[in-house]
Amino acid sequence: MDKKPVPALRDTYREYFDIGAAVNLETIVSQKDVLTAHFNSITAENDMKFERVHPEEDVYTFEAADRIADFAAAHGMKLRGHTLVWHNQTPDWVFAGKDGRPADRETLLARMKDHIDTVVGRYKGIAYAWDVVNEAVEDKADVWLRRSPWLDLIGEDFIANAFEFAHAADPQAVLFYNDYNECQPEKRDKIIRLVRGLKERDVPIHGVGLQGHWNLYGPSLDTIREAVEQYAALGLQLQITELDLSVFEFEDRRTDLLAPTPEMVERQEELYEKVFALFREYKEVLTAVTFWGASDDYTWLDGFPVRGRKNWPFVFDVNHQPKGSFWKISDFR
Ligand code: HAH
Repeated sequence: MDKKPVPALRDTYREYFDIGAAVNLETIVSQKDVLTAHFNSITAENDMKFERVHPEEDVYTFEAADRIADFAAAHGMKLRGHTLVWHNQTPDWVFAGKDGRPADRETLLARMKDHIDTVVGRYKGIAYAWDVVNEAVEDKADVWLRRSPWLDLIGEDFIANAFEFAHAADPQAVLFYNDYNECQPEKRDKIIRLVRGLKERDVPIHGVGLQGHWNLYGPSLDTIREAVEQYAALGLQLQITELDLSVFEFEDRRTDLLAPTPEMVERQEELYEKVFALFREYKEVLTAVTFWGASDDYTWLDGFPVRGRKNWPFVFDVNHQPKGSFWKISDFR
């Protein structure tokens, strides 16, 4: 019997938004088939992060990042830059001053500017967008910004400075603030307050990245809808930047599953169907939906929050074949 032809996700969503995937040097080889068949945008999962491209003060290492940029160009895909200023995956030298003391504010700002000038400058006209600041808002409801060396040594305006430097380095680039737990109401409200404050001060920010690390048990569709609605009211473009629908609730530490249970499969299909229907409703503000990977053979969730535990968060299976979830987000016309 003939198999049903598999429509490319990027074609199904042509009139809605771009369809992206996070990649690394292994997956651009091992997942080349599914990446080139379905996606029209990529993000480097790790290879453009501070520690990868700027491991020492006078050393920039762009080999891996360049290969990812070349892969995008070779296959006619857009490239999102990820990420410039973050508390994680940033080397210690960045924050170190003289005699074992922390760097002073001016030194750290100068290092930030040099980093952003060099990295954004290198991919000018190649990366159309950047996650300029990642995860600066605190999860705990009673704390405003996350404590980090950026905040401690520069102060709150490290965020505005990062956007100013990025805009100066590439005036065409679409600049995002990106965060997780973005639908959780208290954190959502803080992210909105932060972005609104930046806009009011004419800081060059153009979009909000909703990471979308969700699972089958939350956030609820109503919570997601409320968040998208409120972010949309900012008047900036939105992107889902790191989508994955984990089959495990965050607190679930089980390690015994060799495959998703039938209940997980069913819930995941239903959730994919609903979230993409919601995304389609917001096509006027939502410009891209990027998965944090492509197919279930590789996901960062295999190592987080439980190391070595398999997860199956995507719409393509471990053999890169479409899952039921793929058909749920493809057959809507
Ligand atoms: C993201 N943090 C990062 O933006 C991305 O660069 C990394 O590769 C993976 C996830 C999300 C995150 C989380 O979901 C839970 C706790 C901390 C950070």
